[in-house]
Amino acid sequence: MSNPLELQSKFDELKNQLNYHNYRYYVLDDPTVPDIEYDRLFQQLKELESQHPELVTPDSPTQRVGEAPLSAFSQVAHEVPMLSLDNAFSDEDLESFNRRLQDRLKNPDDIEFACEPKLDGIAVSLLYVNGQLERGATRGDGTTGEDITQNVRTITSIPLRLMGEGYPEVLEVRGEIYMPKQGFERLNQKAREAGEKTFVNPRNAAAGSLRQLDARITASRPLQMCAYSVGRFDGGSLPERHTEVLEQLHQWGFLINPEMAVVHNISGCLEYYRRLGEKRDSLPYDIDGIVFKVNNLALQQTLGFVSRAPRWAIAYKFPAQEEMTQLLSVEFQVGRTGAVTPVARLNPVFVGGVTVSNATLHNRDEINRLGVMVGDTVVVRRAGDVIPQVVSIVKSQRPADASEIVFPETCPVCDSPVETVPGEAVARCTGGLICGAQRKEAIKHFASRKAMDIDGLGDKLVEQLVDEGLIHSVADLYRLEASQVAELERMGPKSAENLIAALEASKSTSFERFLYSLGIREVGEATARGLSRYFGNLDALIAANEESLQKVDDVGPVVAHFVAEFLRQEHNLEAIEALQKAGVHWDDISVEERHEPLADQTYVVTGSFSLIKRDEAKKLLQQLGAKVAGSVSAKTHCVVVGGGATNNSKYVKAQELGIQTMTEEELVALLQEHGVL
Ligand code: 5U1
Repeated sequence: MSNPLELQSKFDELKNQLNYHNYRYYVLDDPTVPDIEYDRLFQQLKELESQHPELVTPDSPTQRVGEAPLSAFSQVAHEVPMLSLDNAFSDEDLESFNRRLQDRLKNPDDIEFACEPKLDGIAVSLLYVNGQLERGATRGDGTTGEDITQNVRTITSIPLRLMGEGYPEVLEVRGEIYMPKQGFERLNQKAREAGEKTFVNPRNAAAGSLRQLDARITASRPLQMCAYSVGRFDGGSLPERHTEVLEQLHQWGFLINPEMAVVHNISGCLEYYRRLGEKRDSLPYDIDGIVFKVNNLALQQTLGFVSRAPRWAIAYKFPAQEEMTQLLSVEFQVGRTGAVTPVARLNPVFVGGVTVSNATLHNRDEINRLGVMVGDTVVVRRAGDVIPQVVSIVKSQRPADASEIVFPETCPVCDSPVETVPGEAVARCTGGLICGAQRKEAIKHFASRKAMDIDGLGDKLVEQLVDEGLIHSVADLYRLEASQVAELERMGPKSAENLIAALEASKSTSFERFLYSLGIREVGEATARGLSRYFGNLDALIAANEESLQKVDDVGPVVAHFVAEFLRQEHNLEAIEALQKAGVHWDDISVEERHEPLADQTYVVTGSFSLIKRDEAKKLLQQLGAKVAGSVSAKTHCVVVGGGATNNSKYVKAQELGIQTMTEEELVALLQEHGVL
């Protein structure tokens, strides 16, 4: 770009865009583009500025730390500015960071780095005077933030008074306030049920919860705070290393990230980045990258800062979990229970580590809530194994020919009427097993791993078998012959034989698996287990009325109704009989086996396990009649903490509530005592 006018206008355009997005994100808490788009524009401006340093102005977004605070909260000056971090987006960026360090530190043999996941939340400063929490503040623009003391006081992982001893007269702790994934899902679920607006992602939910003038609302939200540095520190001394500082903060009562590690040199950083990348989806909170910090505080001092960020730290970002793309069309899929789900067909886009071309739009209410039209630019989120979702739209980019999404009145597969039960968001095809789609889904469910576990009978093969007219129901599966299967596309004599053998093997099953495989509405694995243990055999279950069904754990009137209705319908009883005639069998559960020594007890299992798999431990506890929950509450009987993780949030909560805790070894002993291990 050689023309100076053109160059200046490019600069202005980028700055205006970034300032606008900053304002939407930080001030209004209502961003219109995903973070990835913001990062991209920011990088573009940075590159342009590095080529033309003479054009850098003080109002450039690269020259400041954050954004103007909201005016509703009183303002707080940060005596030690709250910095932000430079970003790396590739191994090369990280290697350049390392080269800059090497140059400044005159080629040391070894650099020790502290590695921490970068939590996707809100940066916060907490000021303690003589051990008492005096003030909580947001980062704001880095020098002035907002006073959110009343709000931070409601967060249980923030100590109101420092624990232990040896803390300085004045201590400012900095860290991230965030919402764990599970809390976020629950909050959104409640909002959906109440017909209220949902949050797009856990970060927005944390920001919205913290920026409440009424601290009672904040108190009702599942927020956490994780400490990652110290600001002011008067009247004492700090250890030599950053990781030791964090350990010290932990002793004074703060949650620190259990994934924190010390590595050597950039090769260690890269290895940590890959390892955490693989673990990212299974962490209980969202992270958007890894922060690497030179661990030695004296070296940090030597390295110093450039305008908005320290030279001794960098955030290596993970692939974005949100991206923008265009909605090409909407198709309607019919599920096992007849639910008609709108599915967005998208211009393929790389997000969350994979190329996504379809995303769920959930139901009619969700389409209305999003206000989405065909042709719109939409924001797609794919986090972990969760199916991709359209979370918002970029209305400003709506084309003139955008068209409305029309919900079908008849089933796109079998043409039966689609009905919506008042009060339910879901529209359903009324065709039942007449509907080819419902039949296919029922057979896929029957064959799936947690149901009859028919090895080799995947979704594609079920589709082929139904489409070729070889099967109409689940019982037909057991009438298949190898010669018929071998004729199908991508099958041959060997794979056909294998399928027939797998079908044969699946005939010997358990009562709970069989119940689950029937695909009764609202009967998941846990409910199937509860029903099978309570009733012990099929005849007793068929004879049960809705009232007695509700005696089973977690079975309320709705589930009881679905179970009773399913077992009343003649065609379902015929299907069960046909399966039994085909040879499907199981051992009934004797009264002694139904003995559940841990009935009425709720366990929470957390931390890393080495003696048995955590999922296995949960299953065995359930086998003994215990309920296994995901979060600690007053109803919890015991929290099992693997790996001695005393900074684990569930362990901390158990301590706070005075709930019994147990180590992995103690759990193993308990399971052995009851003869399940
Ligand atoms: N884990 C972590 N996140 N984070 C964010 N460490 C960390 N350090 C930061 C920021 C802004 O700033 C340092 C300069 C203290």
